[in-house]
Amino acid sequence: MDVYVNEEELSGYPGKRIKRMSLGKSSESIYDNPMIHSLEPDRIGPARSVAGDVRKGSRRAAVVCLLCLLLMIGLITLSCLFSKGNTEWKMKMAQLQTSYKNLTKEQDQLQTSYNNLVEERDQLQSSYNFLNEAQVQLHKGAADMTKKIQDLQTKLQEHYPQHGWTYFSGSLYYISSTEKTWEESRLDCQQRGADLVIINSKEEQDFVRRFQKLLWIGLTDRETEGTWKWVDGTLLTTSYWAPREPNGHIFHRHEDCAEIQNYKAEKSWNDISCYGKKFWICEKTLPP
Ligand SMILES: [Ca+2]
Ligand SMILES: [Ca+2]
Repeated sequence: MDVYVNEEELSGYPGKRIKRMSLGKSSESIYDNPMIHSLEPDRIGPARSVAGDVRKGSRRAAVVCLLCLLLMIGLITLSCLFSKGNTEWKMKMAQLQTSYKNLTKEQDQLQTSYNNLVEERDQLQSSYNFLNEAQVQLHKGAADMTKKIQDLQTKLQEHYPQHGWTYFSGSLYYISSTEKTWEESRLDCQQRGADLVIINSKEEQDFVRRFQKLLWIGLTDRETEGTWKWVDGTLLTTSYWAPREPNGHIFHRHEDCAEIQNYKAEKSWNDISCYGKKFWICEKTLPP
């Protein structure tokens, strides 16, 4: 059998009706349905229905509060996580910016060093080019000068032998054909634009011996006994005295002038009286 209940009577809402479900075999099954059970005023009563609504509302509120609490906890957790991640991200960004700035600074320094090296290289290259050019010019000048010297020597060797002069290692030499005192011999050389020979090297000593004559050379100690000087005023340093020479100081023999005596030996010099007569050799040094 179908049962209808006026909802206006149960809940206070006029005009609404609720169609009851089929009761079936027993009326007790009707009240097993909570919805109908809460609407059954005759069996439960109005006070019991309100209390049930209050409990349900309380449960719903509690659930809602719990959900809100969970939601809040979730939001706080998310906020904390976001804040922490944001802080770490900012720190990493700051580190990356610092690294970028350092790299940029190093790049600038490297660029500056590179520019300086390039500038130094260019300067060195310019210096090298300048020195290279100077070396080329110097070699050219030296070659020209050598050629001029050779030409001059050739002319001298061709010209002076006709007048009794011999060229050797930058000087011209004149061998006399007569004999005079040391002083007269020196005067003759000076009249020829020269002076008695000054022997500066072993080669020149060997050259002078080649003429195989007893020759006055430009060496004397007339000013101070025992202090031998060349005719240009320089002191004797390297000498080629014969054994036991000079010996003019013995018994005051006044042997104050030097000659080539034993020309067969390298050590061929002898001191002897300046007033004896001998051949002589003049030397004219050519300008370098
Ligand atoms: Ca000389
Ligand atoms: Ca002597």
